[in-house]
Amino acid sequence: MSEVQTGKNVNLEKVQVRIENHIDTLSTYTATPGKGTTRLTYSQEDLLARQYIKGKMKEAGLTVHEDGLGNIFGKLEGSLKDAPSVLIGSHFDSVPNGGSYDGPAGVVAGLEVAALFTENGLTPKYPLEVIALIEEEGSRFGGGLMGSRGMVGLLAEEEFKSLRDKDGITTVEAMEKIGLDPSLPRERDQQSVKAYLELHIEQGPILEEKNIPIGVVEAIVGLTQLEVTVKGQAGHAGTTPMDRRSDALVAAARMIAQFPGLAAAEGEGTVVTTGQLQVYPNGANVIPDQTVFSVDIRSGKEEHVQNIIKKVKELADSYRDSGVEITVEQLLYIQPKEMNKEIVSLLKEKSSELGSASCPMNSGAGHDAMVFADYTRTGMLFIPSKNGLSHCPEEWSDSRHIAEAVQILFEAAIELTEA
Ligand code: HGY
Ligand code: MN
Ligand code: MN
Ligand code: MN
Repeated sequence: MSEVQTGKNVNLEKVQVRIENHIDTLSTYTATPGKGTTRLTYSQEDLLARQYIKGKMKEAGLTVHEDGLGNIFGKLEGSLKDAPSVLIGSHFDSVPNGGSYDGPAGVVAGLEVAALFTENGLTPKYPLEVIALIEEEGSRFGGGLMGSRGMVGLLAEEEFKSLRDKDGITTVEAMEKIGLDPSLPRERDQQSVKAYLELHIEQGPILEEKNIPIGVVEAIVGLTQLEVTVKGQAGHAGTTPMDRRSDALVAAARMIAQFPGLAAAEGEGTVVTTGQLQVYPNGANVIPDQTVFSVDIRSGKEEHVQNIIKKVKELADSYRDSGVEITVEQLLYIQPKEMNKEIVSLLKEKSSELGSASCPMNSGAGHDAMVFADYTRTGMLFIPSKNGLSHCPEEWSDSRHIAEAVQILFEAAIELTEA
Protein backbone atom coordinates (compact mmCIF):
# COMPACT_ATOMS: atom_id res chain seq x y z
CA MET A 1 0.00 0.00 0.00
CA SER A 2 1.48 3.37 -0.88
CA GLU A 3 0.11 6.54 0.67
CA VAL A 4 -0.31 9.08 -2.17
CA GLN A 5 0.64 12.55 -0.88
CA THR A 6 -2.93 13.75 -1.42
CA GLY A 7 -3.90 11.39 1.38
CA LYS A 8 -5.46 9.06 -1.15
CA ASN A 9 -4.75 5.36 -0.93
CA VAL A 10 -3.43 3.77 -4.08
CA ASN A 11 -2.93 0.03 -3.73
CA LEU A 12 -0.24 -0.33 -6.40
CA GLU A 13 -0.30 -4.12 -6.24
CA LYS A 14 -4.07 -4.17 -6.92
CA VAL A 15 -3.69 -1.68 -9.77
CA GLN A 16 -0.85 -3.76 -11.21
CA VAL A 17 -2.98 -6.93 -11.24
CA ARG A 18 -5.85 -5.10 -12.97
CA ILE A 19 -3.40 -3.69 -15.54
CA GLU A 20 -2.08 -7.19 -16.31
CA ASN A 21 -5.63 -8.45 -16.79
CA HIS A 22 -6.49 -5.55 -19.11
CA ILE A 23 -3.35 -6.03 -21.22
CA ASP A 24 -3.68 -9.83 -21.35
CA THR A 25 -7.36 -9.63 -22.36
CA LEU A 26 -6.82 -6.95 -25.01
CA SER A 27 -3.91 -8.93 -26.47
CA THR A 28 -6.30 -11.82 -27.24
CA TYR A 29 -8.20 -9.54 -29.67
CA THR A 30 -5.80 -10.19 -32.54
CA ALA A 31 -6.16 -11.54 -36.07
CA THR A 32 -2.81 -13.35 -35.68
CA PRO A 33 -2.98 -15.35 -32.43
CA GLY A 34 0.47 -16.63 -31.46
CA LYS A 35 2.11 -14.17 -33.87
CA GLY A 36 1.68 -10.87 -32.02
CA THR A 37 -1.16 -8.35 -32.04
CA THR A 38 -2.81 -7.53 -35.34
CA ARG A 39 -5.81 -5.32 -34.56
CA LEU A 40 -6.76 -3.23 -37.57
CA THR A 41 -9.19 -0.35 -37.23
CA TYR A 42 -12.89 -1.28 -37.54
CA SER A 43 -11.98 -5.00 -37.75
CA GLN A 44 -13.66 -7.73 -35.70
CA GLU A 45 -10.67 -7.52 -33.35
CA ASP A 46 -11.27 -3.77 -33.01
CA LEU A 47 -14.90 -4.51 -32.15
CA LEU A 48 -13.94 -6.97 -29.39
CA ALA A 49 -11.40 -4.55 -27.91
CA ARG A 50 -13.93 -1.72 -28.20
CA GLN A 51 -16.56 -3.71 -26.29
CA TYR A 52 -14.01 -4.54 -23.57
CA ILE A 53 -12.87 -0.92 -23.19
CA LYS A 54 -16.42 0.42 -23.09
CA GLY A 55 -17.34 -2.22 -20.50
CA LYS A 56 -14.46 -1.20 -18.25
CA MET A 57 -15.34 2.46 -18.68
CA LYS A 58 -18.91 1.72 -17.54
CA GLU A 59 -17.59 -0.34 -14.59
CA ALA A 60 -15.61 2.75 -13.52
CA GLY A 61 -18.82 4.79 -13.58
CA LEU A 62 -17.96 6.72 -16.76
CA THR A 63 -20.46 7.95 -19.35
CA VAL A 64 -19.45 6.30 -22.62
CA HIS A 65 -19.81 7.53 -26.20
CA GLU A 66 -18.12 7.08 -29.60
CA ASP A 67 -17.56 9.87 -32.14
CA GLY A 68 -17.90 9.88 -35.95
CA LEU A 69 -14.58 8.06 -36.32
CA GLY A 70 -15.17 5.48 -33.60
CA ASN A 71 -12.89 7.10 -31.01
CA ILE A 72 -14.16 5.95 -27.61
CA PHE A 73 -14.73 8.40 -24.72
CA GLY A 74 -15.45 7.56 -21.05
CA LYS A 75 -16.37 10.70 -19.12
CA LEU A 76 -16.19 11.24 -15.35
CA GLU A 77 -18.41 14.28 -14.88
CA GLY A 78 -17.00 17.17 -12.87
CA SER A 79 -18.78 19.42 -10.39
CA LEU A 80 -18.48 22.25 -12.95
CA LYS A 81 -21.14 21.84 -15.65
CA ASP A 82 -20.15 22.13 -19.33
CA ALA A 83 -16.50 22.62 -18.36
CA PRO A 84 -13.54 21.51 -20.50
CA SER A 85 -12.16 18.01 -19.88
CA VAL A 86 -8.76 16.61 -19.09
CA LEU A 87 -8.30 13.80 -21.64
CA ILE A 88 -6.15 10.78 -20.80
CA GLY A 89 -5.55 7.80 -23.07
CA SER A 90 -3.88 6.55 -26.23
CA HIS A 91 -4.71 4.41 -29.30
CA PHE A 92 -5.92 0.79 -29.43
CA ASP A 93 -5.13 -0.22 -33.00
CA SER A 94 -1.87 -1.98 -33.85
CA VAL A 95 0.71 -2.55 -36.57
CA PRO A 96 0.56 -5.98 -38.24
CA ASN A 97 2.03 -8.64 -35.86
CA GLY A 98 2.79 -5.95 -33.29
CA GLY A 99 2.98 -6.09 -29.52
CA SER A 100 0.44 -5.91 -26.67
CA TYR A 101 1.54 -2.61 -25.15
CA ASP A 102 1.90 -0.06 -27.99
CA GLY A 103 -1.27 1.96 -27.43
CA PRO A 104 -3.13 -0.25 -24.94
CA ALA A 105 -0.70 0.65 -22.12
CA GLY A 106 -1.98 4.23 -22.39
CA VAL A 107 -5.65 3.31 -22.72
CA VAL A 108 -5.37 0.98 -19.71
CA ALA A 109 -3.59 3.71 -17.74
CA GLY A 110 -6.52 6.02 -18.46
CA LEU A 111 -9.00 3.38 -17.30
CA GLU A 112 -7.03 2.89 -14.07
CA VAL A 113 -6.71 6.63 -13.35
CA ALA A 114 -10.49 6.95 -13.68
CA ALA A 115 -10.97 3.88 -11.45
CA LEU A 116 -8.76 5.53 -8.80
CA PHE A 117 -10.90 8.66 -8.90
CA THR A 118 -14.08 6.66 -8.29
CA GLU A 119 -12.47 4.30 -5.74
CA ASN A 120 -11.30 7.32 -3.75
CA GLY A 121 -14.73 8.96 -4.04
CA LEU A 122 -13.16 11.87 -5.89
CA THR A 123 -15.43 14.11 -7.98
CA PRO A 124 -13.18 16.40 -10.01
CA LYS A 125 -14.10 20.04 -10.61
CA TYR A 126 -13.34 19.74 -14.34
CA PRO A 127 -14.34 16.46 -16.01
CA LEU A 128 -11.86 13.68 -16.72
CA GLU A 129 -12.26 11.78 -20.00
CA VAL A 130 -10.57 8.48 -20.79
CA ILE A 131 -10.07 8.14 -24.55
CA ALA A 132 -9.23 5.22 -26.81
CA LEU A 133 -8.18 6.47 -30.23
CA ILE A 134 -8.49 4.71 -33.58
CA GLU A 135 -6.02 4.26 -36.48
CA GLU A 136 -2.94 5.83 -34.88
CA GLU A 137 -0.71 3.37 -36.75
CA GLY A 138 -2.34 3.84 -40.13
CA SER A 139 -2.04 0.06 -40.70
CA ARG A 140 -5.41 -0.19 -42.45
CA PHE A 141 -6.04 3.17 -44.11
CA GLY A 142 -2.50 4.62 -44.41
CA GLY A 143 -0.96 7.79 -42.95
CA GLY A 144 -1.89 7.31 -39.33
CA LEU A 145 -2.89 9.44 -36.32
CA MET A 146 -6.36 9.40 -37.85
CA GLY A 147 -8.40 9.39 -34.61
CA SER A 148 -6.57 12.32 -33.06
CA ARG A 149 -6.33 14.24 -36.39
CA GLY A 150 -10.09 13.85 -36.77
CA MET A 151 -10.72 15.25 -33.29
CA VAL A 152 -8.57 18.36 -33.82
CA GLY A 153 -9.89 19.11 -37.32
CA LEU A 154 -6.88 17.88 -39.35
CA LEU A 155 -8.87 15.25 -41.24
CA ALA A 156 -10.89 16.80 -44.07
CA GLU A 157 -14.26 15.25 -44.96
CA GLU A 158 -13.15 14.27 -48.46
CA GLU A 159 -9.92 12.75 -47.16
CA PHE A 160 -11.82 10.67 -44.59
CA LYS A 161 -14.43 9.51 -47.09
CA SER A 162 -11.86 8.71 -49.82
CA LEU A 163 -9.72 6.44 -47.63
CA ARG A 164 -9.82 2.75 -48.61
CA ASP A 165 -7.96 -0.27 -47.24
CA LYS A 166 -5.97 -2.62 -49.48
CA ASP A 167 -9.19 -4.50 -50.35
CA GLY A 168 -10.85 -1.27 -51.45
CA ILE A 169 -13.16 -1.07 -48.40
CA THR A 170 -13.87 2.53 -47.39
CA THR A 171 -13.73 3.88 -43.82
CA VAL A 172 -17.50 4.46 -43.88
CA GLU A 173 -18.24 0.89 -45.05
CA ALA A 174 -15.88 -0.57 -42.44
CA MET A 175 -17.37 1.55 -39.64
CA GLU A 176 -20.94 0.59 -40.51
CA LYS A 177 -19.94 -3.08 -40.63
CA ILE A 178 -19.16 -2.97 -36.89
CA GLY A 179 -22.13 -0.80 -35.98
CA LEU A 180 -20.41 2.60 -35.79
CA ASP A 181 -22.10 5.76 -37.04
CA PRO A 182 -19.85 7.77 -39.41
CA SER A 183 -22.43 10.58 -39.52
CA LEU A 184 -21.65 11.56 -35.91
CA PRO A 185 -19.37 14.59 -35.41
CA ARG A 186 -15.64 13.90 -35.71
CA GLU A 187 -14.21 17.25 -34.70
CA ARG A 188 -14.03 18.02 -30.97
CA ASP A 189 -14.50 21.69 -29.99
CA GLN A 190 -11.11 22.90 -28.76
CA GLN A 191 -12.83 24.80 -25.90
CA SER A 192 -14.09 21.48 -24.55
CA VAL A 193 -10.59 20.20 -23.76
CA LYS A 194 -8.12 21.62 -21.23
CA ALA A 195 -5.31 19.04 -21.35
CA TYR A 196 -4.27 15.72 -22.89
CA LEU A 197 -2.10 13.17 -21.06
CA GLU A 198 -0.71 10.00 -22.65
CA LEU A 199 1.28 7.10 -21.25
CA HIS A 200 3.18 5.16 -23.92
CA ILE A 201 5.91 2.54 -24.01
CA GLU A 202 9.27 4.02 -25.00
CA GLN A 203 9.74 1.63 -27.93
CA GLY A 204 13.50 2.13 -27.54
CA PRO A 205 16.35 1.04 -25.19
CA ILE A 206 17.13 4.21 -23.20
CA LEU A 207 15.03 3.82 -20.02
CA GLU A 208 15.93 0.14 -19.66
CA GLU A 209 19.65 0.89 -20.11
CA LYS A 210 19.45 3.68 -17.52
CA ASN A 211 17.28 1.48 -15.27
CA ILE A 212 14.80 4.35 -14.88
CA PRO A 213 11.05 3.49 -14.80
CA ILE A 214 9.62 6.81 -16.00
CA GLY A 215 10.48 8.99 -19.01
CA VAL A 216 8.97 12.48 -19.14
CA VAL A 217 8.64 13.33 -22.84
CA GLU A 218 9.74 16.86 -23.79
CA ALA A 219 9.53 16.63 -27.60
CA ILE A 220 8.39 14.27 -30.36
CA VAL A 221 10.14 13.93 -33.73
CA GLY A 222 8.42 15.06 -36.90
CA LEU A 223 6.70 12.26 -38.81
CA THR A 224 6.21 12.12 -42.56
CA GLN A 225 4.79 9.29 -44.64
CA LEU A 226 5.10 9.29 -48.43
CA GLU A 227 3.60 6.80 -50.87
CA VAL A 228 5.57 6.20 -54.09
CA THR A 229 3.87 4.60 -57.10
CA VAL A 230 6.03 3.23 -59.95
CA LYS A 231 4.30 2.43 -63.23
CA GLY A 232 6.15 0.33 -65.84
CA GLN A 233 5.07 -2.28 -68.38
CA ALA A 234 4.07 -5.87 -67.60
CA GLY A 235 5.68 -8.49 -69.80
CA HIS A 236 6.76 -12.09 -70.15
CA ALA A 237 9.68 -12.92 -67.85
CA GLY A 238 11.09 -15.37 -70.42
CA THR A 239 10.75 -13.66 -73.77
CA THR A 240 11.42 -9.98 -72.92
CA PRO A 241 15.11 -9.06 -73.37
CA MET A 242 16.63 -7.25 -70.37
CA ASP A 243 17.21 -4.05 -72.36
CA ARG A 244 13.57 -3.93 -73.48
CA ARG A 245 11.96 -3.79 -70.04
CA SER A 246 10.18 -1.12 -67.97
CA ASP A 247 10.36 -3.08 -64.75
CA ALA A 248 8.48 -1.27 -61.95
CA LEU A 249 10.11 -3.38 -59.22
CA VAL A 250 13.71 -2.86 -60.35
CA ALA A 251 13.13 0.93 -60.41
CA ALA A 252 11.57 0.81 -56.93
CA ALA A 253 14.43 -1.30 -55.59
CA ARG A 254 17.02 1.13 -57.01
CA MET A 255 15.24 4.05 -55.31
CA ILE A 256 14.84 2.30 -51.95
CA ALA A 257 18.48 1.24 -51.95
CA GLN A 258 19.44 4.95 -51.95
CA PHE A 259 17.49 5.80 -48.79
CA PRO A 260 20.03 4.71 -46.12
CA GLY A 261 22.62 6.95 -47.79
CA LEU A 262 20.20 9.90 -47.90
CA ALA A 263 19.44 9.47 -44.18
CA ALA A 264 23.13 9.22 -43.27
CA ALA A 265 23.89 12.35 -45.30
CA GLU A 266 21.34 14.30 -43.26
CA GLY A 267 22.60 12.90 -39.93
CA GLU A 268 21.27 14.10 -36.54
CA GLY A 269 19.21 10.97 -36.07
CA THR A 270 17.35 11.25 -39.37
CA VAL A 271 15.78 7.90 -40.30
CA VAL A 272 14.09 6.73 -43.51
CA THR A 273 12.17 3.43 -43.73
CA THR A 274 10.31 1.55 -46.42
CA GLY A 275 8.07 -0.87 -44.55
CA GLN A 276 5.42 -1.53 -47.16
CA LEU A 277 5.84 -2.66 -50.77
CA GLN A 278 3.09 -3.92 -53.06
CA VAL A 279 4.02 -5.54 -56.39
CA TYR A 280 1.50 -5.91 -59.23
CA PRO A 281 0.51 -8.25 -60.72
CA ASN A 282 2.85 -10.18 -58.39
CA GLY A 283 3.39 -13.16 -60.68
CA ALA A 284 6.75 -14.98 -60.54
CA ASN A 285 6.97 -15.11 -64.36
CA VAL A 286 5.59 -11.60 -64.99
CA ILE A 287 7.63 -8.40 -65.21
CA PRO A 288 5.97 -6.13 -62.61
CA ASP A 289 4.08 -3.26 -64.19
CA GLN A 290 3.38 -1.44 -60.91
CA THR A 291 4.84 -1.13 -57.45
CA VAL A 292 3.60 0.98 -54.54
CA PHE A 293 5.87 1.54 -51.54
CA SER A 294 5.90 3.59 -48.33
CA VAL A 295 8.61 6.01 -47.22
CA ASP A 296 8.54 6.87 -43.51
CA ILE A 297 10.81 9.85 -42.68
CA ARG A 298 11.63 11.06 -39.17
CA SER A 299 13.97 13.64 -37.76
CA GLY A 300 14.14 15.97 -34.77
CA LYS A 301 14.88 18.78 -37.25
CA GLU A 302 12.30 19.68 -39.89
CA GLU A 303 14.97 20.79 -42.43
CA HIS A 304 16.24 17.17 -42.67
CA VAL A 305 12.72 15.88 -43.34
CA GLN A 306 12.25 18.52 -46.05
CA ASN A 307 15.61 17.61 -47.62
CA ILE A 308 14.74 13.92 -47.77
CA ILE A 309 11.33 14.62 -49.34
CA LYS A 310 13.05 16.77 -51.97
CA LYS A 311 15.66 14.07 -52.71
CA VAL A 312 13.02 11.32 -52.99
CA LYS A 313 11.20 13.45 -55.57
CA GLU A 314 14.48 14.14 -57.44
CA LEU A 315 15.22 10.40 -57.49
CA ALA A 316 11.74 9.77 -58.90
CA ASP A 317 12.40 12.31 -61.65
CA SER A 318 15.79 10.80 -62.46
CA TYR A 319 14.20 7.43 -63.30
CA ARG A 320 11.63 8.92 -65.68
CA ASP A 321 13.82 8.24 -68.71
CA SER A 322 14.06 4.54 -67.89
CA GLY A 323 10.55 3.99 -69.21
CA VAL A 324 8.81 4.07 -65.85
CA GLU A 325 6.51 6.76 -64.47
CA ILE A 326 6.95 7.55 -60.79
CA THR A 327 4.59 9.60 -58.59
CA VAL A 328 5.22 10.63 -54.98
CA GLU A 329 2.22 11.34 -52.72
CA GLN A 330 2.51 12.81 -49.20
CA LEU A 331 0.14 10.90 -46.89
CA LEU A 332 1.09 12.57 -43.64
CA TYR A 333 3.27 15.48 -42.56
CA ILE A 334 3.54 16.41 -38.89
CA GLN A 335 6.33 18.73 -37.70
CA PRO A 336 8.42 17.98 -34.60
CA LYS A 337 6.39 18.91 -31.52
CA GLU A 338 7.26 20.19 -28.03
CA MET A 339 5.20 19.00 -25.04
CA ASN A 340 3.60 21.66 -22.82
CA LYS A 341 6.26 22.92 -20.39
CA GLU A 342 3.86 23.30 -17.43
CA ILE A 343 2.69 19.71 -17.85
CA VAL A 344 6.25 18.45 -18.30
CA SER A 345 7.22 20.00 -14.96
CA LEU A 346 4.00 18.78 -13.29
CA LEU A 347 4.77 15.20 -14.37
CA LYS A 348 8.40 15.52 -13.19
CA GLU A 349 7.23 16.97 -9.86
CA LYS A 350 4.65 14.21 -9.28
CA SER A 351 7.17 11.50 -10.23
CA SER A 352 9.65 12.72 -7.63
CA GLU A 353 6.95 13.26 -4.97
CA LEU A 354 5.97 9.62 -5.47
CA GLY A 355 9.57 8.45 -5.42
CA SER A 356 9.65 7.30 -9.05
CA ALA A 357 12.97 8.03 -10.73
CA SER A 358 12.35 9.83 -14.01
CA CYS A 359 14.37 11.36 -16.83
CA PRO A 360 13.50 13.81 -19.62
CA MET A 361 13.29 12.24 -23.09
CA ASN A 362 12.53 12.96 -26.70
CA SER A 363 10.40 10.54 -28.70
CA GLY A 364 11.64 8.98 -31.95
CA ALA A 365 8.21 7.46 -32.44
CA GLY A 366 5.14 9.40 -33.47
CA HIS A 367 2.21 9.60 -31.08
CA ASP A 368 -1.28 11.05 -30.83
CA ALA A 369 0.24 13.49 -28.32
CA MET A 370 2.00 15.22 -31.25
CA VAL A 371 -1.39 15.93 -32.81
CA PHE A 372 -2.84 17.30 -29.56
CA ALA A 373 0.25 19.42 -28.85
CA ASP A 374 -1.05 22.37 -30.93
CA TYR A 375 -4.62 21.89 -29.72
CA THR A 376 -4.35 21.69 -25.93
CA ARG A 377 -1.79 21.48 -23.09
CA THR A 378 -0.24 18.07 -23.74
CA GLY A 379 2.07 15.84 -21.73
CA MET A 380 3.41 12.32 -22.16
CA LEU A 381 5.07 9.68 -20.01
CA PHE A 382 7.17 6.74 -21.20
CA ILE A 383 7.92 3.46 -19.47
CA PRO A 384 10.74 1.07 -20.43
CA SER A 385 10.47 -1.40 -23.32
CA LYS A 386 12.23 -4.74 -22.76
CA ASN A 387 15.32 -4.86 -25.00
CA GLY A 388 14.00 -1.67 -26.61
CA LEU A 389 11.73 -3.77 -28.82
CA SER A 390 8.37 -2.68 -30.22
CA HIS A 391 6.18 -3.18 -33.31
CA CYS A 392 6.87 -6.92 -32.91
CA PRO A 393 5.44 -9.83 -30.85
CA GLU A 394 8.43 -9.62 -28.46
CA GLU A 395 7.27 -6.17 -27.26
CA TRP A 396 6.95 -6.25 -23.45
CA SER A 397 6.75 -3.78 -20.58
CA ASP A 398 6.50 -4.28 -16.81
CA SER A 399 3.00 -3.80 -15.40
CA ARG A 400 4.70 -2.43 -12.28
CA HIS A 401 6.04 0.45 -14.35
CA ILE A 402 2.58 1.03 -15.82
CA ALA A 403 1.16 1.10 -12.27
CA GLU A 404 3.78 3.65 -11.20
CA ALA A 405 2.91 5.79 -14.22
CA VAL A 406 -0.81 5.45 -13.34
CA GLN A 407 -0.09 6.86 -9.88
CA ILE A 408 1.79 9.82 -11.37
CA LEU A 409 -0.97 10.47 -13.91
CA PHE A 410 -3.59 10.16 -11.13
CA GLU A 411 -1.84 12.86 -9.12
CA ALA A 412 -1.38 15.05 -12.19
CA ALA A 413 -5.02 14.56 -13.21
CA ILE A 414 -6.19 15.53 -9.71
CA GLU A 415 -4.28 18.78 -10.06
CA LEU A 416 -5.33 19.45 -13.67
CA THR A 417 -9.01 18.81 -12.95
CA GLU A 418 -8.98 21.12 -9.93
CA ALA A 419 -7.71 24.35 -11.48
O1 HGY B 1 5.06 4.97 -36.20
C1 HGY B 1 5.05 5.39 -35.07
O2 HGY B 1 5.95 6.05 -34.64
C2 HGY B 1 3.91 5.10 -34.17
O3 HGY B 1 4.14 3.88 -33.55
N1 HGY B 1 2.68 5.10 -34.90
MN1 MN C 1 1.75 3.79 -30.29
MN1 MN D 1 3.22 2.11 -32.89
MN1 MN E 1 2.45 6.24 -31.66
